[in-house]
Amino acid sequence: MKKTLSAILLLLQVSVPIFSENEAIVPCPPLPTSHQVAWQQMETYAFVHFGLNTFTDQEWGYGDISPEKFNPTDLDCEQWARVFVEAGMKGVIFTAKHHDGFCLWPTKYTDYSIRASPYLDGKGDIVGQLAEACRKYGLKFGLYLSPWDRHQAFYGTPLYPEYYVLQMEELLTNYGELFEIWLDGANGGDGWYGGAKEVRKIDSRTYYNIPRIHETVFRLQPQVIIFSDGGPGCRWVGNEKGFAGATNWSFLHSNKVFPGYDRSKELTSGHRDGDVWVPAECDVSIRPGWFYHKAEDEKVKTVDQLVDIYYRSVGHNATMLLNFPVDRTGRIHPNDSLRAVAFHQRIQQELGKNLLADKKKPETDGDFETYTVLHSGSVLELNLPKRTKLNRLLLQEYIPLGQRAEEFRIDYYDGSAWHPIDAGEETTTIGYKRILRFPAVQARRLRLTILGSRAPVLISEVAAFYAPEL
Ligand code: FUL
Repeated sequence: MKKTLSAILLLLQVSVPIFSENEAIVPCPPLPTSHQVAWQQMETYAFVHFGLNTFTDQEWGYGDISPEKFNPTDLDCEQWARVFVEAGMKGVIFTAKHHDGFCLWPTKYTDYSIRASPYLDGKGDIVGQLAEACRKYGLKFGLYLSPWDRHQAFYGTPLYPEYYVLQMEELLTNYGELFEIWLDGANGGDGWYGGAKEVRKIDSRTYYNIPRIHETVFRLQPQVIIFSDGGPGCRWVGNEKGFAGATNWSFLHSNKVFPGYDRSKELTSGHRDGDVWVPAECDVSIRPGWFYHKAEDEKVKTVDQLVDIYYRSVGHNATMLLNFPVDRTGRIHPNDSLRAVAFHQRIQQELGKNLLADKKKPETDGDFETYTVLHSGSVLELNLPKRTKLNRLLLQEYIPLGQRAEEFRIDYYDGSAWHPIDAGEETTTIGYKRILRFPAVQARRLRLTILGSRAPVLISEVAAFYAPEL
């Protein structure tokens, strides 16, 4: 049906009116908060996994390792910050506590922390040092506080959720403004638990008193984006490979997705008819593991792999959360930093110059706040100054008023005829940002046709690029 509409439009060269002057633009819910919009505009930010696991070559510490083992020799949070800035990242999320329960700040509530380690004679505070480095380098700061804790004897009892919320309060009070809190979905199982060494299962839907955690976070810092499988601020994308679906709705059905949700595949594309705004975040590590392992020094992702991840995360209406496993010295290994910076340079090279830039039109003026309204069936034509080679196309919807596009197509005019552009993936949703990659074409004009939408589509930006073919 939609294909037929598009064929007829092409044949007749008919343009459905783009926008009539006196038409009111009404929001199309669900809508993002202004904090969710600002968060999505960050696009790429870093993750750091660091802790006792770094010193024991583990991914999931059992909770029984002595804090004595934690002793980075040359820790430098400013080095991390410089790498992130050079890699184009807008912030960093740090593992204040991973599943092993070891705390990297001097918390009042347990002695299983950095205070019991030889690092700076127990006077260190890595959460504090990183917060400081972020302020200095203009990065936003976020924290990962694992709900699962394999160390504490009282994990699984009613006491633990109290402990968890107190730690959350500590982190939200003492380290300045945070942009995101990461609530991991891995929950319960075997652990040390104060020496009990057993399997403890909890019901992740009810055990932690999630509404109270949310209430605590928003009371102390209302702007924070809370990550979990189901949000509320942003959602897990359903895989740890770093990609969102080409079709990616920033919606979920309310009260459906809980930590450890078993139908996680749904999260890759969201729920088209969802009633709450919960955009996807793509978490992925620059190495195979989340924590540092010397054996992975030569397994750092290549620039091509990182670039592909970018197009399938940011270019698929999600954010890219790229993990750096800090090494035993307390620094980011040069193999990782060099790759990350080269990745950013490549993206700048590929998407550096918008060949459609035109300050006079809302859709090409480079201003997210101005947009063109396209009804379903309408066609937006864009002229290039001359016949131009291009192989990337970027589209943005003005999401503060909702995510609307359901299906679109792009055609180009080569000077004598119109041809479809085939990006090799579904051209369905757009959302905050959609980027198409395709074999280079020589185009004189471009045409965006909206084939289906939930409401008139507000196109904030259209950009075309020629990415050098390497
Ligand atoms: C997972 C955890 O179990 C991993 O250790 C890591 O922290 C990753 C980001 O999330 O669920």
